[in-house]
Amino acid sequence: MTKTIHVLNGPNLNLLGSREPETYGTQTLADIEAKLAAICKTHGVALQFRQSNHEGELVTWIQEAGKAGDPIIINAGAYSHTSIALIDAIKGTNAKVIEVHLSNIHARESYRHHSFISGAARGIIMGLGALGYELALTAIFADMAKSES
Ligand code: CA2
Repeated sequence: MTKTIHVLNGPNLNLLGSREPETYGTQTLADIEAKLAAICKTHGVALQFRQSNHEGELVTWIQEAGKAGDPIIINAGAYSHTSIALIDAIKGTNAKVIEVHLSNIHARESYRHHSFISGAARGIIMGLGALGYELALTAIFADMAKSES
């Protein structure tokens, strides 16, 4: 039984809601966290919601969730397009990972089209703004219900 769902956010996502609302929406990361926390509460599951501008910190958090056998929702921000360290961390755990992007990375600059995370993700949700995080939670709860039945 999963006790904690880890939501990991990469570089610059602390700026959400302050600039580029046409691309990333108007909600802040704190708004998204509050929404997910309320949903998790109704399911009796804890939420660990974190953001870092540092690649190594994200690696450590992936390892931590993996060791605990907990699922991960990750928006690795620009590290999605660059980080072999993050993909190694994901592959080194058995953690179920759902990749989320607020924007549709395929409709943007070509350097955003490839994500290293995608190849190791159980699923990918993008282009739906903050709703994507909620949909990722729904997918995790559906998996949990399946594995408990
Ligand atoms: O669409 C997404 O969620 C991204 O992961 C967001 C990253 C970007 O590098 C990825 O290509 C796609 C950037 C997050 C930066 O967020 C900001 C929010 C407001 C103002 C400035 C940056």
